[in-house]
Amino acid sequence: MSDDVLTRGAPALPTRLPIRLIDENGDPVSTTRSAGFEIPDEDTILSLYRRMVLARRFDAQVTALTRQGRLATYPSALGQEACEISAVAALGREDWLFPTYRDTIALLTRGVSPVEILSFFRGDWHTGFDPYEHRISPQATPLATQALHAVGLATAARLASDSVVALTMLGDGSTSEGDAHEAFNFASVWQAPVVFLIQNNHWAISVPFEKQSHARTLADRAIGYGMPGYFVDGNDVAAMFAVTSAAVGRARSGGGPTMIEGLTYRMEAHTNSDDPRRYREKSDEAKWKLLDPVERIEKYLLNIGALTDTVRMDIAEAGEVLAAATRDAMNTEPVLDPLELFDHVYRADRPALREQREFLARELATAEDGSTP
Ligand SMILES: Cc1ncc(C[n+]2csc(CCOP(=O)(O)OP(=O)(O)O)c2C)c(N)n1
Repeated sequence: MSDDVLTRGAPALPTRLPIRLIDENGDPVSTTRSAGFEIPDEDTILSLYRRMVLARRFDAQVTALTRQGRLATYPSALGQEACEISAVAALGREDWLFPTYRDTIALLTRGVSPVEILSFFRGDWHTGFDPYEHRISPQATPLATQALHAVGLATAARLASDSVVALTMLGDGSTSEGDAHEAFNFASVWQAPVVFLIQNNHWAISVPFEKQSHARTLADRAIGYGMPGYFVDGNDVAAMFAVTSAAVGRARSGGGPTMIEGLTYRMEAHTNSDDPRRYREKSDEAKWKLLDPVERIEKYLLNIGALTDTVRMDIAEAGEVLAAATRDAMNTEPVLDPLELFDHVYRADRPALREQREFLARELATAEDGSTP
């Protein structure tokens, strides 16, 4: 494992081309592209592949639910599975993940159930899952805020001599936020055990990367903050996992933060309420389709004779079970008490909030007995 560019005080520029271990034909690449990283062993690759296939099946099912009008909004991560699954696979159970709205399949892969995930997207309940149980913060919608939270948690862990690492995911557009700058800077100043995984999927809704930044790569920015930066092929799960694992290991052993840019592509719309035909070319989508992360790793496994028909069928079956559980989750109407809305705002009672609660209670009672107020 290459540790040369990870040395504190001597950051080297990220590579000119994204680090890649396996090409789009499923063949290992020459060492010049690998920057000293190695393809993970067969079992690890198989397990990453399995998780990517399941995540893709789940993502497709949730997107279908939005099209059937069963769910209002879902930001798909189709095409970004290599980044999403590597992030989770590189973390230990004791570590923390700080995701965005885009990273639902990362939550699924870390063990959050479809019911809990969809409860958030339906707006049924605050976060949908218990952050402490899964060690995942709520999916952040205000861009880049989660990066600051990750630095805060990582810094607290360091002060407590706890070996916890925080990994936060950001989109390319989010790196234009002031919060991202503050998170990068203080992570470096405090040498926080944190990994910034930037998924450069080329678009911030309809705004292309070129309108956000004139930098050669986003990973180059790491140098200015005094931390190592890696520019990685975000559709190559072998490369993403190798680099992310190294960064997590470095953070855990006191080496401080790392910035990783995974160059990828959002194959779906920004959310189901967006229409990408209005701002991007079909030819661009077709070009990226050829670099599909799931197909690439499947070809690699087939090439090395590690993927049998039985294993493939097992995974496909598990995918169908997951999709069915996801549909079932949508067919169960949750029992909700609207008054609970006020329960988790402040620890102590507040007169203004009590007043609002009483107002809503009266409205609900009126609605129930059908009388007009
Ligand atoms: C602070 C803030 N400003 C604006 C928005 C509106 N907004 C939602 S998603 C988005 C684009 C984000 O793009 P990127 O960070 O690249 O992530 P992606 O959605 O592509 O995963 C914007 C501007 C927001 N959610 N938060």
